[in-house]
Parts: sequence; C-alpha cells; structure tokens
Amino acid sequence: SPQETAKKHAAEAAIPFIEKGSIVGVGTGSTVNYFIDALAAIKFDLEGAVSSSDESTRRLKALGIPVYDLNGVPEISVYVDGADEINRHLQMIKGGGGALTREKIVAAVAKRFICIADKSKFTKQLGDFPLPIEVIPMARSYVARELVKLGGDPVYREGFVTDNGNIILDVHHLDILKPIAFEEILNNITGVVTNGLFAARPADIALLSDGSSIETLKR
Ligand code: DER
Repeated sequence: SPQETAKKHAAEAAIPFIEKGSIVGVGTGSTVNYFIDALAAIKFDLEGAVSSSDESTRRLKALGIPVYDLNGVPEISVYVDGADEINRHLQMIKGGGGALTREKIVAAVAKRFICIADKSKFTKQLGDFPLPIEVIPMARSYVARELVKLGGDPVYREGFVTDNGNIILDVHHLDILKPIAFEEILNNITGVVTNGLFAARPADIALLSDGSSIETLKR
C-alpha cells in the first residue's frame, strides 16, 4: 500500500544517521520494522542495539543484531522510532503499539531522536489520535475518572498487557493545546506509569515520507 511504501522509504532514510560501530536505540512499530530490516544490511558496521520492546528485540535477534541491556550502555547517540502523530515542533503522540514506556526511556537516554514516519502522521494539533497512557492495573478506574475530569474519554485497551505487566487507557477527544504542560499534568496522576505525549523531549529530526520524497524536519 502507499502508506507501507512511505513507511519503508522513511525507515531507510534513517540509515545514514547511524554511526559506524555504535549501539543504536530501536523503537517499536511497523515503520521501525522496516528500519530493523534495513539495519540488517549494515549489521557488521554496528556494535548492536538497545530495544524498546520484546517484539523489536525478537526481530533484531532474528537478524543477528546483538541486543544490549540499557543498564549496560553508557550512552546512545541515535534513537530511531515511529510516531502516531507528530507536530511542527516534533512533539509526538506515541504508544499505538503499546511500547511507550520503554520507548520513552530509551528516548530519554539518546542524544538524538530520529522520528521516521509516513507523512500522514503529521498534524497541526496533537490529540486526534487517542492518547495512550500506561497505567498500573489496580489504578485503572481511578485514573480513568481523573482523565474524564480533564475532558478525556478513556477507553480500556481490553486484553492488552504491556511488556511491563501494565494496562493501557486510550484517551479520546483531548484538546491538547499545551503539550508540555499537559504531559506534566498526566505524569502527576497517581497510577500513571507513562503517557504517550512525547513533548518535553520531542524528536530532534523527523524524516517524513510520502512514498517518493523525504521531508526532513529539524527542531
Ligand atoms: O507505538 C508506538 O509508539 C509506535 O512507534 C507508533 O507510534 C508508530 O507505529 P507505526 O510505525 O506502526 O505506525
């Protein structure tokens, strides 16, 4: 499909940013899966990877790319990941794939966050995509009530458990006018592990593809 072509095109455009002999931070999702496939072609120039999900770890190992524990890696120069939405400030909504906590952790460590996406992910105002929030299971109902007070419509992602054993609420109808401030408000709700607003720490570079050309956005 045109969107899959665009995802693959954006993913391959990230390869030149990977330094030889480095440990690359790898995100999660269908766009990243194309990136992992492209990494396999340069795996002998790589020291290895740090992964943001069991799924990406599985794919990396299947292609013979060593996967390191983040605690054993002093620094990560480049983190490559997708987004569900991204705005002109390179702030994102992530978590569609349910890996937002480890994604946010590896992104926090990385010196440069490169977002790879098909152009349809670009938006003027974040929030059309339901905001994923990872929640400690016993706090689900309490957090849902707090999100309603904030004007959201939280939907429990039934039957889904994150790699960390938590649940996800997807919050619809949020008007996110001040992403950084709102991210802090969400972080302060007891029981919230991670919210999918990547605003305080946005991407540094976005590679957006329409399938034939790459638009490079920089902060
Ligand atoms: O879940 C995630 O954060 C993914 O990175 C998501 O934001 C992008 O997934 P996609 O590449 O499959 O659209």
